[in-house]
Amino acid sequence: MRSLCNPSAFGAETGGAAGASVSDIAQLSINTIRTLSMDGVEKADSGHPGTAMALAPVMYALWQNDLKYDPADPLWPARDRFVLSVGHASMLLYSTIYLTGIRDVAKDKVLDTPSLTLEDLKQFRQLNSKTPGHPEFRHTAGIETTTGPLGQGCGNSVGMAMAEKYLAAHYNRPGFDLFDYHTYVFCGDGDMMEGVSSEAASMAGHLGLGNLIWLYDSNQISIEGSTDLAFTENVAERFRAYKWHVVTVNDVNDLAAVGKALEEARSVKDRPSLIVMHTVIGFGAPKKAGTASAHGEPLGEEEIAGAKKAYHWPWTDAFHVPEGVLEHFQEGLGKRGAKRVPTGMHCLIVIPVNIRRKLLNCVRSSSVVCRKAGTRIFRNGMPIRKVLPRVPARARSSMPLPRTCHG
Ligand SMILES: Cc1ncc(C[n+]2csc(CCOP(=O)(O)OP(=O)(O)O)c2C)c(N)n1
Ligand SMILES: [Mg+2]
Repeated sequence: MRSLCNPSAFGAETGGAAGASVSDIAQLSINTIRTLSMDGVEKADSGHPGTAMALAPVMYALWQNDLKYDPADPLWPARDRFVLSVGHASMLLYSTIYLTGIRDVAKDKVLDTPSLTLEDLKQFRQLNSKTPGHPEFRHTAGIETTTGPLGQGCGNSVGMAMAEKYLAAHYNRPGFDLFDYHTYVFCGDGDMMEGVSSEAASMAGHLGLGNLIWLYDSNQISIEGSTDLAFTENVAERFRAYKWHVVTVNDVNDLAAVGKALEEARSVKDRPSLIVMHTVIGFGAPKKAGTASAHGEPLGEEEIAGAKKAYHWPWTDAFHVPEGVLEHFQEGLGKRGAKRVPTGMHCLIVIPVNIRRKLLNCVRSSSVVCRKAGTRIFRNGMPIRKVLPRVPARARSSMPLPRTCHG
């Protein structure tokens, strides 16, 4: 049987807690995500270190190698969406936001300052900090939706994937795919236990949302201990019954395997994909790896020291970011993101001139809340079938127009 705490049992004789084929800088980056997450929880004396330690390689593989995302513009409309439905593992996302250099946003404008600094990571879970216990939308740039209540991120992700399908159907032109993004979700056993994720998954399967990929952290541990206590169903079979494509990754430290699973999931266009990942919570911690005590409490000095040793991490100071890691993310995700299509310009091109003029005329005259502006657009003869082409005519005419706007 593989040891749960000894990284060398995972083929990591060289280069720390991961497969030997992983390049030094990739391994260093993964371990930086892990150690920042552990240190953040430890300093706060509260939080969930184990899942961040386990999922760091997947986070790295997805963000650095695959995600269509420009850290310089977290508002780019055609970006891939990343949802951390396991919101308790928030330090995983905060560390990544910091390391990838995502810019801050205020009043729907991208600023020239970072969303999170190292100092913000040190303020994890403190009152009014930018790094609260669970990720909050519009509180920290780079967070796509608030998560924490299990299942919620899964549910929201289906809405995001449906939105992309709508935008693509409405705005894409032959040979000009303005919207073709994916929604990726990290979810766990707790998410799978919640009814909302089942309902949403069923709908996603019914609609054949090939732009939706859930990465299920199947670690067989939950807050109270082994999942054997309360959750023994076959999740993969359930999702197959929902008409999802299912892929399995046996060792998430094998970056090539993670990359291949993601590629396979993206290649399936007519149905959503579930990637079942077998992981070890608290990976590398000498005593706590694979146990529920790595779930929701600080590891403690000894376990942190042991885990850092297992990662071949020579630094003793907390929140250490080795030279080259920030640059590495800029070379990968940063450079790739910078090549994106400037959506704003293309939006102007694809919206027909007469509609654009009407839209602007309706709202230009005075300052109005956007829902009222929308109402004005409708009342002033905006052809509603062009705005909501998929809604049957009768429903369009009877749809209530609430005063709040979620645009
Ligand atoms: C709806 C809901 N119920 C309960 C909780 C409290 N809670 C937070 S994490 C967690 C356990 C989640 O287990 P799992 O997804 O397996 O996470 P892991 O321990 O593997 O990180 C629970 C019950 C919650 N966040 N949301
Ligand atoms: Mg679990």
